[in-house]
Amino acid sequence: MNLRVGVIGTGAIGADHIRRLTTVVAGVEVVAVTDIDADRAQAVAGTVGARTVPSALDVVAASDVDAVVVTSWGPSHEEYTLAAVAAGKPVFCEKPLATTAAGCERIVRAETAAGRRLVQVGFMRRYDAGHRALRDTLAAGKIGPALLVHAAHRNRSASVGHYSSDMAVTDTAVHEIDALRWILDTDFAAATALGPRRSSTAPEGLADPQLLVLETTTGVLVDIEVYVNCRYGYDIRCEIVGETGTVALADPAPVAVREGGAVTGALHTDWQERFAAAYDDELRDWVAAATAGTATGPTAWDGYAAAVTTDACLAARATGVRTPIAVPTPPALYRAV
Ligand code: NAI
Ligand code: ISE
Repeated sequence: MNLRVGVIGTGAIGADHIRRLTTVVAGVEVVAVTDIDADRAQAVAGTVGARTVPSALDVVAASDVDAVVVTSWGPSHEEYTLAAVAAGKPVFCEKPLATTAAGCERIVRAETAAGRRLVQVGFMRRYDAGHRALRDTLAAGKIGPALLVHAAHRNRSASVGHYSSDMAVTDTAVHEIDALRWILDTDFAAATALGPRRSSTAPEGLADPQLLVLETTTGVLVDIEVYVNCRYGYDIRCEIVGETGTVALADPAPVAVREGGAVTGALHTDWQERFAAAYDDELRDWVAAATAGTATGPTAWDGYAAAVTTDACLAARATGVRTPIAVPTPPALYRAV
């Protein structure tokens, strides 16, 4: 029998995940959806033959929903993920797991009390071939131990209407924070937040670009540029400098065109295109584990550790001073992962 899924939030990524759960991933069907925008929920439900239900908690409680996908706005993730854990249902929650470390900690506590893994966080970069190759190259010792990381996260324009300077950290840089914590196999120890003047491409009030400088507990220095109104393309860059070599994400274009005295290659336009295969694989992984009543992908602890770091980045930006980060030792439930 197929895993029967309920989806909370049918916006950009909710609709995209519903499409892949319906047409890409095997062994799963979307049976119920909800959105505070009822028309949007109805339109998306209609494309896959699912029913709409009035609220997120109705999705979690529905007797024909075996597992839950949370793709609503970040501030609502904690409540719905906690409800799914309380109902004993596996839950895929888009990042951020919660917008603060305190919110993530409540989810960690609930899952730990349940005594089994139920939560997967949507840190899809862990399924991306480029990010996996960065990690494998470093782990194989090919460039020696890491010293420095230069990363950039550039969007053509901020993705949602309510996008804020804080969200550039909690919604955008959180991807680099999780991916680098995983690639470097270490937690962060301190954050400093810097920024140039606001780009004229950014709306008034949005600090864009921002530069985060993170120190790991192992002495690696990481700089992350977040520029969400760069206009020219969706550009995810990462170079790790090791003691005896470097490794970097390759340019995305499959071919280089030499013509008219220039060499050119296409860039991606958005995250849907850049990470399409990674989203497919993270949901395949989630469906397989959820069918067995558990979760195996990025954990609630990963969501928590990322949020401890984003909290520190926000404090560093607010105060203008270097802010220490202390990620505690994970509970046993997460240690074997
Ligand atoms: P969106 O604004 O396009 O869609 C969010 C939808 O959730 C909207 O339709 C809104 O009406 C609905 N919603 C908000 N609060 C709700 C609530 N309490 N109950 C029911 N529905 C509610 O936003 P988008 O881009 O789809 O982002 C959604 C989440 O997914 C965010 O947390 C974002 O960070 C994450 N995301 C992750 C991506 C990734 O690369 N892993 C890419 C894009 C988004
Ligand atoms: C969005 O929520 C995502 O997660 C995308 O991957 C990221 O590129 C974008 O900046 C976020 O707003």
